[in-house]
Amino acid sequence: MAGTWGRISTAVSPFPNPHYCVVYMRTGISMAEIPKEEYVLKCTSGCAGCSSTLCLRYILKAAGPETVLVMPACCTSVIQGAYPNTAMNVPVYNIAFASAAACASGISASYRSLGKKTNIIVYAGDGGTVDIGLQALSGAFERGTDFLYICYDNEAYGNTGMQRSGSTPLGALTTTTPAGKIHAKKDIDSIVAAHSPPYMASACSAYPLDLFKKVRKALEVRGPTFIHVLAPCPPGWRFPSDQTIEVGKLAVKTGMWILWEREYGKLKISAPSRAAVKKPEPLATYFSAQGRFKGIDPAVAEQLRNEVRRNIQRFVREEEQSCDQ
Ligand SMILES: Cc1ncc(C[n+]2csc(CCOP(=O)(O)OP(=O)(O)O)c2C)c(N)n1
Ligand code: SF4
Ligand SMILES: [Mg+2]
Repeated sequence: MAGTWGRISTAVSPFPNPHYCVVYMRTGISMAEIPKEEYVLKCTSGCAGCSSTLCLRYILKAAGPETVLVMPACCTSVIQGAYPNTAMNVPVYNIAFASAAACASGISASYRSLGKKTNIIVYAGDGGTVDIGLQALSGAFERGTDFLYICYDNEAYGNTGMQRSGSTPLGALTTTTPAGKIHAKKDIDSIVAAHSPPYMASACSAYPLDLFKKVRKALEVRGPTFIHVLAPCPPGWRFPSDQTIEVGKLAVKTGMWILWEREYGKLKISAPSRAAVKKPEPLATYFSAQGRFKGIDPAVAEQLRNEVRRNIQRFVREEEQSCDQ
């Protein structure tokens, strides 16, 4: 079997909670090893080029059939299909917008009380995570719920016509910010990090192998884990549907989106972001690939550039400090 094994040890961990147990995990995997089984079936109602559906496909390949998905209202709750038809090959629990993490807490507790290790995965949009579901998310993480929360971030309320969310970046055009958003993107990762989860990571649909590995890792850890996935959205971000992967790659290459993982508090920048943090490509290439940044005010563009620079410095510094520990 290809790949190497890494060890997360509570001995070096600042997390004394015995429930967040020691695990061994594979750190290398090749595309050929991705399971052939499909858990997102063909012909969904997703838009052409929808990357959040692509992400879910890889997430469920990583998780396998012993999985329950919990989903609040979002594009994916439409994509899953209407009863009696479904595009999902695992059980799905649809729940009110604000309640996904609370619902997952209950489901997780009941499975664990039966001695079952079934994966409990919340798959929620950015609106359902950074805005409306935040309270339930915080509660579940504080209680140490054994589950994986995945936020797929298309940076707006996609299902209802691309209204701005707390996760929409500064300057982006949405249907409720026709002159460009005047507020910065909410830093949900720092909010989640404040709950000291044993594992959290960022990912992007343009790097499915990286996403797959992170999901596998998260599911091997007991306790609450979190993955924040950037999911470019052709109609919402206003780019041609065949550019989905390219736009995701540009987000990473320009440093607008950094790929990282934090295991027991130790941060590591992921391979696809290594070159970008050393020498990011000009942010203008990311802007010009999308209609939502059309005509962006040069002062706002400069603000975003500074934000990207600060973020890169912050992550590089944190990684250096993690190595020193
Ligand atoms: C309490 C409540 N408010 C509003 C809605 C309408 N609604 C359904 S999906 C959605 C957008 C969800 O946005 P997000 O979580 O970012 O997921 P996306 O649609 O972008 O995939 C909204 C506003 C709802 N279902 N329930
Ligand atoms: S609006 Fe965006 S996220 Fe929603 S189904 Fe279409 S491409 Fe996917
Ligand atoms: Mg959204």
